[in-house]
Amino acid sequence: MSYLTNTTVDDLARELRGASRVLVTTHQKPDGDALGSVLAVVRACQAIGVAAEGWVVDPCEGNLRSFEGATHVAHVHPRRPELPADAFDLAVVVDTGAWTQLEVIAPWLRARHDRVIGLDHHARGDQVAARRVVDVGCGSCTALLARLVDALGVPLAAGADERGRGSIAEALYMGLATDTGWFRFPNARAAEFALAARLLEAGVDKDAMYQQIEQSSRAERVELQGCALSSLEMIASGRIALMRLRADDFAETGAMLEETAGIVNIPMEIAAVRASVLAVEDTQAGVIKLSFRSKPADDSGTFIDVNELASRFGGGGHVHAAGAKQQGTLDEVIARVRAAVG
Ligand SMILES: [Mn+2]
Repeated sequence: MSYLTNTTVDDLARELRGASRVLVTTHQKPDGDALGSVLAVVRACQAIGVAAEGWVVDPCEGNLRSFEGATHVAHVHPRRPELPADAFDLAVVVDTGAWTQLEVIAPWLRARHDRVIGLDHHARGDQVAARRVVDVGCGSCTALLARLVDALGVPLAAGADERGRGSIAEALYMGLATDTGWFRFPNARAAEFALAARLLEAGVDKDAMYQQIEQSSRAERVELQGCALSSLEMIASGRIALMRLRADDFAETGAMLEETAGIVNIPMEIAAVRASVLAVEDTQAGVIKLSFRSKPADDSGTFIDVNELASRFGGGGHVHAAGAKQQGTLDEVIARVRAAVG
């Protein structure tokens, strides 16, 4: 069975309305779209009077977590996970449909397969959700969730506190803005800008959010960027940038593993670079993490499909943004990357 839509957003909205207690979860190490998606669904459920809470596996950036506000999201440690209670009668999996990204909660979800629904915008996935809507044409999972919120008849501004924070719109915008690289990536198309306009009209403070997410780094993180850049080399005749971060780099700078987010994009500033790869030595998980990014088609209409490239390393994602994990030493994995790109 392939990873395709097998129901409608309206039907999923009906299931939510009929539920009494909903668990919302997403891929491990949630990014802005994953956490924004969880927050949006929890808030939408609350707006229709259905109890809901989020459940995610850390690490998760504090800058993103600050947008949780009063919305209940359980954060569990990947090594000391506490599985959700049995009290939920419906689970919603957002921004992923891959067992490999749901390792911790997989047994819990498998045991309740018929009570699991999914909404995703990734091309690859498994039979995690019995009923799901997968739309790879959405720039973010939250862009798809905006349709769910509309189907529920809930206003986008619902959930806001007296300062205008904590709304469904804010959660949707967090996913939309971060997954499109603040509307710079090729997946920011007319529909994404149109949704952004609706979200801004619903009261989202885009400037405050940008500052909170993109301009609140610790100095250690910027020093880590320096380590990555000093390792920069060009492979595949200068078309692909390759950087590495050793465990020592984290120890020397005091930076944390979750502070690598975005570093892979830096070499894309180079004109000749068509794709960028970052290899990170994660001694905690005992793996080398690979991040892949690529630019949209050039004048000749060609681009590097990093989803395909990542799949050769057992990973995946989107054509312009993907990831994978590898066993072995950093040097061994780097050698495999060189071999794969020729
Ligand atoms: Mn996403």
